[in-house]
Order: sequence, then structure tokens, then C-alpha cells
Amino acid sequence: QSRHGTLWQGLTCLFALQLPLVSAQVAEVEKATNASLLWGPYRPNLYFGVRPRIPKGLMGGLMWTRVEDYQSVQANFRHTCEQHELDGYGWDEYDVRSGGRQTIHDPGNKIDMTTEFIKYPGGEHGGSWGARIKGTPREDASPNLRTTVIWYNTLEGLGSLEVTGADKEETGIEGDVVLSGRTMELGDFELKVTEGKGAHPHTGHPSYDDKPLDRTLVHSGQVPEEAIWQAKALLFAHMKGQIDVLIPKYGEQNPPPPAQVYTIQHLPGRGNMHLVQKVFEGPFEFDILFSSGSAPEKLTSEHLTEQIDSVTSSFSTRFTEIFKPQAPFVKKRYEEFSKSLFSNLIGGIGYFFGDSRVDRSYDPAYEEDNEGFWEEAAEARSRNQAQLEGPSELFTAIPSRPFFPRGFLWDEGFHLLPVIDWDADLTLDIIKSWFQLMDEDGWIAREQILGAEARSKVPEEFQVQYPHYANPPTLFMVITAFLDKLDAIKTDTSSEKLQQEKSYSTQLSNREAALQYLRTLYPLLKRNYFWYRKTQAGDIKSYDREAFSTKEGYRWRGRTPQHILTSGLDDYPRAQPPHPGELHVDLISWMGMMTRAIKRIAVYLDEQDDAAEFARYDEAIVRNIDDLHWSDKEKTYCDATIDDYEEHSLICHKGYISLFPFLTGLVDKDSKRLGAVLDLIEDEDELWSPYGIRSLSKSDEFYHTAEDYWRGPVWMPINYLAVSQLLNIAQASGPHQSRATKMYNELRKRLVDTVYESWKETGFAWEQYNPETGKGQRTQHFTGWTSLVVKIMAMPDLSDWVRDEL
Ligand code: 6A9
Repeated sequence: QSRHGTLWQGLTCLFALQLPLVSAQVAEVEKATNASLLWGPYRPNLYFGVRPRIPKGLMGGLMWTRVEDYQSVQANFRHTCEQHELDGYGWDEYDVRSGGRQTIHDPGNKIDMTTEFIKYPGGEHGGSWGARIKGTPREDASPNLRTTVIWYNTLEGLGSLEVTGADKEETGIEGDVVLSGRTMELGDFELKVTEGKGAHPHTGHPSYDDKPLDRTLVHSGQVPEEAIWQAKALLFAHMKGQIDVLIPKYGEQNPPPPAQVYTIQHLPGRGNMHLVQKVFEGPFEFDILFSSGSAPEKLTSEHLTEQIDSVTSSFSTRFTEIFKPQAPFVKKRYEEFSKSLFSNLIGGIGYFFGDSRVDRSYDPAYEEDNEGFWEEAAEARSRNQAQLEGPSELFTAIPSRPFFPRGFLWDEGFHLLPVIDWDADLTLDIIKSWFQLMDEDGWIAREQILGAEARSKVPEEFQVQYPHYANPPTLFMVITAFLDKLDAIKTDTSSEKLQQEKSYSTQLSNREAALQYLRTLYPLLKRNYFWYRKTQAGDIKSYDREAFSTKEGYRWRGRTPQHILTSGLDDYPRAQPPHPGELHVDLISWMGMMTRAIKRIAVYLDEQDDAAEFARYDEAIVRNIDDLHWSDKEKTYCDATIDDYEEHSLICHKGYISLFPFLTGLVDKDSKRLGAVLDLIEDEDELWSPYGIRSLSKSDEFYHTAEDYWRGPVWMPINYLAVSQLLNIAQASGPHQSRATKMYNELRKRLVDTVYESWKETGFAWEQYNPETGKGQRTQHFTGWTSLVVKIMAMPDLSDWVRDEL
């Protein structure tokens, strides 16, 4: 048993043990909640892929290509999301509980696709679902554009899946294709791929007699489980086999046309993989209907048609209630933009299951206590073998479907900030999933690369996770947001938005359920908190000044001369050369945020001793941020290190790092440092750009140098923290209130305009934005934390306040 396995079981016990405390009502609602989350497009790395939140079971996926010439097919066969092959794709509307619609613009195949996905609760096994797949030739397509579409299903683990009612001797299936199956978790089910609508090519080639294209071809087979996620590779191998038979049969002089060549062998039957192929000419449409055996009735295309309309209209109503963009973003197009970004965030949620690579050597070189530690650590990393741990599961949102379709710890805290406004229960479920990944010591790996499919996207040197590496504890911000909501619901009964949120969530409407959740999570949060305190502690023994007597000083482990990947701000300039006596101002700020969050939960749960302990840390952190990190000379917060004379010295590269005490809410509205923080933000020669706050000051020697990743470009998560803090200051009386109000209005406008303009121009959200041109750059279709702009649009418009004052 791996450490991990034991922990997992321990946790399951933990949850189970407390169950008698939960009222029957809470348990009932929890079951329903889980049931409505069972199915989803939880394979976000695919353009369209469906699976349940179960380690092994039934999965499905879609592939398509234009079949007009022989050459383009290989390159144009769509399956996994890839950068730069489409003109925009994603969910225009999506809700995890009911479903939504995705549109895909595919110029290479001259077609626009829509995938509508609808969930039907009911029965004992998580309900049924339906998907409608539509293809509409684009303007430049010939009127008889030929498209091949393949829907496939696979089955992992125990169970059965087979095509029923099909005759193997036939050349294809006329009408609907029906698969029936069962597994332990899903019970009996039926999956129907309907005949649908659309014309089929009549190629006139002699091969047509063997394979008339007006029928659906189905190939069933058994493949090794390790290969099951590689549907496209398997399909290609299979088609190659078909071609090797076809070409000799008809001769190189008279080969069948592409639409005929690229077809599968019709062989319906049993197996763990079933490919269902349709070949169309012009526009088409068909449905995939999954009916759970225990659901009250079987799903039909009529049901789907009906439900698609109702899901769309209730999504819109709800969206307006929760996220209606506020002035000046009142034009309809902003709402569309906001819906699309939010839907992609929530439609990008995935379920991952598999083993992961961890280096558990606990090599002494990883202690980083000597000068030159980074070289020793680098050697140790190449010397030590990583083991496969797990398997474990994770339910999470992701930064980007084409490029990073997996969980990232600190990204997730930002993802969940908009999600918690929409669906608090879902959010708490995701948080729970993350904390279940924690090991006995309290460590959660920064990047969750679970299973072979996830690993296939990551170069080997980046796969290994180290149990002494941290990442900002942003999930604690989300728990704080949850507590804010609980408090607000109690005191503010007039807010319609809050009432709306409450009506949608058990945890917000049932105090017992909320307490139960927090009580169960609390020991895990504590373990995680103390892991950070212990493993990322800074070495401040050498300071003898009185103010340093508490130990609150922190250092990210795992740095190299050029990077601190663990901080999340990869290449941001830091002290040179690295030194074990360094202290990082962003980390102590995160620790401050984390301490306040856990203190608040302790108070909530009436854990008085804990609360008092956390309060002491809180106070000491706030004091040490000033004592250890404030530079009187530079008028800003800085990292610290030990210089050549063995003295504490500050390393100041103005930028996001300098703002961290402010960003994490530790600089009070009345603080004497706040004026200087605002000066730095608002200075055009430093951080203030027309497109948002720059990651590094324009005046810094490293601005836009080397990789230029966090050395200038504008990033949304940090800007979101800044705009939120400005709003806080604007809303309470204090010496900087009116200035903060102006800055808030201006920053909010710039951020929204920036993301909106790039989206309008390119069809995508981007990883970061250029501070000189405002253009989106780096990863395309970055619908993770960039989606925070949805919340920024929904923030209040305070421009009247500024006018009134003038
Ligand atoms: C390396 C390449 C196909 C980098 O959004 C995720 C993270 C952030 O947490 C971090 O703060 N991104 C930011 O600096 C992207 C990291 C991607 C690493 C993947 C392998 C994959 O090649």
C-alpha cells in the first residue's frame, strides 16, 4: 500500500465516521447533489468527450474530418483540443447541473459544429443524458461538403457493452444504433446513436456496394485498457488496415474516393471499444441518447429538443441574476462575452483518475541549507527516481483545454472564485476533491498529472512532483468566500443575488450542512496549513532584533537561479544568487491570507484554542511583513536575502511581488504604507499600463527580458486581487477612499476592455496580455483564471461616486 492509498482510505473513513451526525435530510440532499454531477463533458482535453465522475466506466468522444481529398484527412481529424487549428470553440452556455451548448468553428474542415449536452436527473444511477451533434458547412465549403463523423464509446473496469439488434452480415446499420451495457456503478443502461438527419454521399465507385455510405458503420472490439484513451491512434491503425485491403482490390488507378477510403470495417458486437461512423454530404445532425436503466423513461430526440430550449432560457435568467455585467458594460455583447467565458470555465471542469510521479526520496540535498543548494538539488533531482503513486482522482477546473488540461493547485483557487457565486455546492465538492489528494504530511502536489493520458501532454522533466514543493494556498481564499456568503446571508436578507445563490445551494441554505462540511474539512485544512508553516519556513535565526523574535518569515523551496515555479510567478526576478537565508514577501503574504482564513473557520467551529493560536500568528505575520520586507528607501515591499556581509538586505524589483501584502488583504485601509502602494500601482513608468497592472515595473532592469513570462505582461488573477482590494478600500471611509475609487473604476474598465477586445478579435481568451498593445498572448483558449473578468464585470460601477465628489 502506498502512503497515498492509506491516506485515501483514512479519509473515506473520516467522512464515513461522521455520517451519523448528519441529519438524514442533509444526506439525502447530498446524494441528489452528487447525482446531478455524475455525468458531464468531464474530458475537457477533447473537443467533446463525456464521462462520469467514476474512476473506471463508460466514456465517449467525438472525432470528425472533411473527406474531400486524401492528403488533408490525417491532419484534419479532430479529437483532442489543439492550439491554432480552429477559429474559436467552446461553451457559449453551460451549467454543470443541466448542460449547455458548445460551438466549434473549424475552417480547416470548412464546417461549424455544435455539441449540445443535456442532463436528465432521475433513477438510482445519476440519471440520463443526451447530446446533439450538428454540422453546418461554412460559407467557403462546396455545397456537397463531405464529412466523416465518429462517435466512440469505451468501457473500463468490470461490466459489459454491446451493440444490440445489428446484423453482422449487413453492410451497415439503417436507422439508430443501440448499445446496451451495464456496470456496477451505472447499473443497466442503453446508449443510442440516432440515424439523424443529413444527406450521404453516393460515390458511384464499385466499393460502394460493400460499404454504402447511407448506413452507419459500427466497429466493436476489445483493446488493452492502457490504450483505451488513444481512440484516435487506434482508429488510424484500423483505417490503415482497411486501406491496405482496399487499394490493391480496386487498383491504384481507380482508388475509392476519400469518403469511401476513410471508413471503418462494419463489425458490430461486444467489446470495450465501439466506433460509430457516419459519412455526410452537406449539413447534418444526430443525437446520442444515454438512458439509465433505472430512470423513469427512455430518452428520445423529442425530449432533447424540448430540454435544449428550456436549459438555454433558464441559463440566461440565472446568469443575469448572478453575473449581470454592470455599467459601463451594459451592451448585450458584454453579456454574451461574459456567458462564454464563464461557460468555458465551468464547462472545462474535468474528472481525472490515475497514478502520478512523485519523488519520495527525501534526499538531504532537498533541504537546501547550504549555499549553492540549487546545484546540489538539481543533481539530486536527476539522480533520484520518481515512483508512481496512487491512483488518485481529482474533480477540478483547468487552466486551458488545449494546453494544460489538468489541475493546478493555485490556479484552482482563482477558478473557484467565479464558480462559487454560481454553484456553492459544486465548489465545495471540488475543494474536497483537492484536499483528498493531500498526503499524511499535509502536502498537495502543485500540478496534478494523473494517469497516462495526462502524462502524454507533459515533457518528462516536468512530470515529477516533489513533496517539499509548495504553491500558493489559494483554495483558502475560496473557503473565505464561502464564509463571507454564509455571513452575508444571515445579515443581508434583501440581496436578491444572495437569495438566488442560497436557493441553489444546500450548504448555503442549510447551516447544519455548512457546519458539517467545515467540520469535516477542518482537520485537513489544519494539516495543510502546518505543512506550509513547517516546510516553507524561512531561516530567520540570524536576526536578533526584537521584532524578529517570532518565526514568521518564509521561503519558497525548489528555486533555481532563474525560476521559482512553486511561487506561481515562474521567472519573476528574485535575489541573486539564491541563498538559503532568503525570505519571500509573496509567500509570507499568502501565509497571512491563509492564517486569517483558517482563524475564521476556527472561530466558526468554536475551536477557541486554535483560534487564539492563529490570531498570534496573524499578528506576527503582519508585523514581520513590515519589519522584514518594507524598504524605506524604495517605498515598497521587497524580498529579502543575506548579503555578502551576512546582513539582511532587501532585493527590490517592483512589480506583483511588491504588491502582495496589499493583494492578500494585509495592508489595512488606514495603513501608512497604503499611499505608497497606490503610487506604485498608478505610476505609468512603473506598473500602470493602459491594459491593466504590469507584472514587472517598466523601469525595472529585467522588464521584458529573457522568457518575459512574469516580467511585464498583464495577468488577470493578480489584477483581479488588485481590483478587489481597491473596491474594498473604496467602499469604506478612510484616507485613501476617493483615490482608490478612481483607480478602481479605471482599472476595472481597462481590464474588461482588454480581455474583451482580444476575444472579439481572435475568438479566444488568453493566458496573459501585452502591456504595450493589449493583445492576448502565450496560451490560446486560456479559459482558467482569465475568466475572472466575469466577476470584474459584475462588480459595482462606482463612477457616480467620483463624479459626485468633483
Ligand atoms: C509544462 C508543457 C504541452 C504557468 O496555469 C498553469 C501554470 C500557472 O500555475 C503558473 O503560475 N502556468 C504559470 O506561471 C502554465 C504551466 C504549464 C506547465 C506545463 C509542460 C506542456 O507542453
